[in-house]
Amino acid sequence: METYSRDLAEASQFIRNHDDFLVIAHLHPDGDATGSALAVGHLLNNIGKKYTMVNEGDTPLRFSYLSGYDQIINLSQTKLNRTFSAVIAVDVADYKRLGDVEDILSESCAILNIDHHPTNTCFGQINVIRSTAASTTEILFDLISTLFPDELDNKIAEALYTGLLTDTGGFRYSNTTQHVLEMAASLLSFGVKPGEIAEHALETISSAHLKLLKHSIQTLSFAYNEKVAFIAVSTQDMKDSEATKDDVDGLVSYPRNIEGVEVGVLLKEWEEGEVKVSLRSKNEVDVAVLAQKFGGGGHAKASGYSFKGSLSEAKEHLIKELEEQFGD
Ligand SMILES: [Mn+2]
Repeated sequence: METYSRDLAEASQFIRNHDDFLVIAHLHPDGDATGSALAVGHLLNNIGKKYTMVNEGDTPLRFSYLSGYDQIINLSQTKLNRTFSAVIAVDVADYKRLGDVEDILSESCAILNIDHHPTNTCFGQINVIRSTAASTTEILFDLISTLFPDELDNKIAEALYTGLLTDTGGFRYSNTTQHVLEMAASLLSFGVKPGEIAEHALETISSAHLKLLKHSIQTLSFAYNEKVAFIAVSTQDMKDSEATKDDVDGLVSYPRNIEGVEVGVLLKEWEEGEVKVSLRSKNEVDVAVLAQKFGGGGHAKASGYSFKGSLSEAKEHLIKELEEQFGD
């Protein structure tokens, strides 16, 4: 049997063999993380299993149209005074990205790790890692449509579609394959309304996001003959815009989309001395390799890492690192 089919079969066995699950996506969840967690939750519900969905923090309000959104427990607000021995982690590249969950995992807990990040560290007992998948929901679609075909319903379809739509940038990125569009078409037959989901998940922006954009565009700068473009967001910008971390999502597209730019960079100062560096590349540069070098991770064209220092130090550091690729 092909490795992927064997991995999916093992995942389905894991789901059938346990009864009470913790379902968790990566901290600061995006559409794929949220859609994946909810799709798994609905699947478990449909087959009569107990489950608890959690995240270290908030799940962005933009995904509140998804059924089950209100059931995702925000661990920073609600303490669960128990532990779980069966865990399903979705869209989580490494153990640290689970967030602060140590106290709710039993010592001998078994983890089913389902993900599409090429940098996944295989931290589970069972690992279904498919880096050619556009989204984790694409893997979940394969799992559910082949091994739980009777369970696929409108709620699952909307959750899966959301992850697929957001991780392909609305079916625009190069990860948009024939399988992606076939999957999308198949989900429409379960009543998914693409216009409505795109409106919620992609089009709607907060006013704080636009205020952050206004601040960050003023910091636009270039390196290497405008092949690399930077914008930055400081803690002061966050305060002035009354922004949360979710409001920062999508800003990195602006430097990346500039004509002639190969790598777009967003430098986010989360707190003084701590900068999150987000990288987006167009063609040649594998930014996953770069991010991994500094303890981060991601995909070839979208990755990130944390840097200890100021915004300008983070920028100088990255410019030096890119010298090999872009210097003469
Ligand atoms: Mn993803």
